[in-house]
Amino acid sequence: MTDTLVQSTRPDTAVRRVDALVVGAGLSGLYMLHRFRGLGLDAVVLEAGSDIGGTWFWNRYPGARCDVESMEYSYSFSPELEQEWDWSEKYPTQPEILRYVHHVADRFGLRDGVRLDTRVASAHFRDAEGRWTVTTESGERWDTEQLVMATGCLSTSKLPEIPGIDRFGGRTLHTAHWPHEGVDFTGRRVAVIGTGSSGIQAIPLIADEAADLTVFQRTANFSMPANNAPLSDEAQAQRKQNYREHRRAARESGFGVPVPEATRSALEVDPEERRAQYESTWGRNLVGLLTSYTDSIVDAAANETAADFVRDKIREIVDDPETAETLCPRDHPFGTKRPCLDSGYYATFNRGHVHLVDLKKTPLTEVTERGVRTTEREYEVDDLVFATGFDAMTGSLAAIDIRGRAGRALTDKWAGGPVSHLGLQVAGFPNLYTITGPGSPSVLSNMMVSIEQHVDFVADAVHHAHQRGDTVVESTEEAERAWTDHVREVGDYTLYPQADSWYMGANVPGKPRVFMAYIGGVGAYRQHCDQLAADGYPGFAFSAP
Ligand code: N01
Repeated sequence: MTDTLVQSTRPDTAVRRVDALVVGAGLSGLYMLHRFRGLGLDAVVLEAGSDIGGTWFWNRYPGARCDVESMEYSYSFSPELEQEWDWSEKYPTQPEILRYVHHVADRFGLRDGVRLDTRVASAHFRDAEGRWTVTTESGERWDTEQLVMATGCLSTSKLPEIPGIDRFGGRTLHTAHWPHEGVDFTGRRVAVIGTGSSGIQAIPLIADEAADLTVFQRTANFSMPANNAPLSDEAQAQRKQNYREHRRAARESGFGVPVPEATRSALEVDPEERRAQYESTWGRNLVGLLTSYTDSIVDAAANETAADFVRDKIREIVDDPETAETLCPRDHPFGTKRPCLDSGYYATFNRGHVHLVDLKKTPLTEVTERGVRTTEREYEVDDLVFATGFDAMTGSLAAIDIRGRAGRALTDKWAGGPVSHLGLQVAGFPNLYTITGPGSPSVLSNMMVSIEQHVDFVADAVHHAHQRGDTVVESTEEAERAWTDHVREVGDYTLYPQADSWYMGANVPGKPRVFMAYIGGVGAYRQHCDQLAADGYPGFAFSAP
């Protein structure tokens, strides 16, 4: 392991003064550090984990891989990096992405700017000085001008709200905190709870090892075959030749992945032609089915044609008709909960030792010493795997005691759901930036495209302020209101709010039901941000206390 190469935390009673603090050493935190250093700022990254990598450090469950292609899910800021790094597969595995992150950290000399094993507990703004005091859980204190939350959208894992979780006598695992040494399921009886992207990726591999696997499904999910394959030298060379052009197209696209633009409604073509179109996207990528027609995500009838297509595929793959029907999603429009890419997920249910339990019919009631109980019966298992997701978008920010002007807590300001300017700043919280925060395209896009765009925007805004002789950058209440209204309006125009998804905060009891991402598209969003920068940042106030 390379851990030893990264500087570890040393508890320090003195307050350390820096220009910029970044919280989180994942893909966004590391690039932010690089950009701040490029501006000549003294910047430090504080990371809770024992190594860099963020999401790709924590989520090590079997089958964990990105479902955006490796040559898209990679930094574009350095053409040299782009040319020198070779990916081995169409979709990168978690270990390969982590190797890439380490390569980037070494290549750009970022390691000495990262403090590991350092969890931030609080961040309080000091009005008079226009600076933040940041305190870590071990009591270290930092004094910084700029504070960037690069904490990720899916980093605060959650367990189901059922009694008895601590009671189970066997092994308990969560996909987002997988043991680094791996887990051997050979000969064991395993229960997996949850069929989101993590569960759907892990289940076929756990089934390969386990003697008996029971999958507990609350909501059936739409999944499509990844058709993963090794990346040939020719394919890589070809992409590398036109990488610049490809990156430009990704930045201008809707989801951060270049796909042909739809021109027609799904309802204006005859069923045979539509089916052929859907068939041509099947197994190609994550977004093709959703972007085939102009109205797939805004019109229920149009959407239903895509949903029907996937349900027919499930029935073709799964032998037992009853199991197939249980696996067919019916309670949300296609794409309104994040669809998945899988490698043999549905076919796994054709294996004799794999069982499916429909929690809509027989809900979970408790975890027992020997397994889990539903309203129907107890299931005895050796291992209990929670693939139950995250307190998404806001969970990691809410976990830190963030207080802006006049001591106002961010959690108070967001009590009714997140409000922001561009998903990047919150009025009353000067110099605080949320990379891929709620109100930005983030989770509805290829995250790398959104991360780079946000980091570049922040670096440019801070540079602009310093050039003016200012040290404080703060979104206005008016700009925040206008942006938050816009995010809601665009979201309400779509089918997204209909689903009980983590996009809506619906998976966390008590969380306000708000569609938290911006669905205007990464291209349009970038254009808007670029225009603001070109116009001297209207909606932002610059000052020097
Ligand atoms: O989490 P999820 P995830 N009782 O929230 C179920 C990204 N990601 O870790 O749908 C029973 O999607 C829950 O049921 P329901 C990607 O953005 C990307 O899988 O709430 N079940 C659901 O089935 C993804 O969307 C990649 O009814 C309960 C599951 O647990 C996001 O991370 C890979 C329950 C949680 O699914 C999150 O994915 C992995 C309960 N009390 C993740 N509570 C790739 O790039 C929850 N569930 C490939």
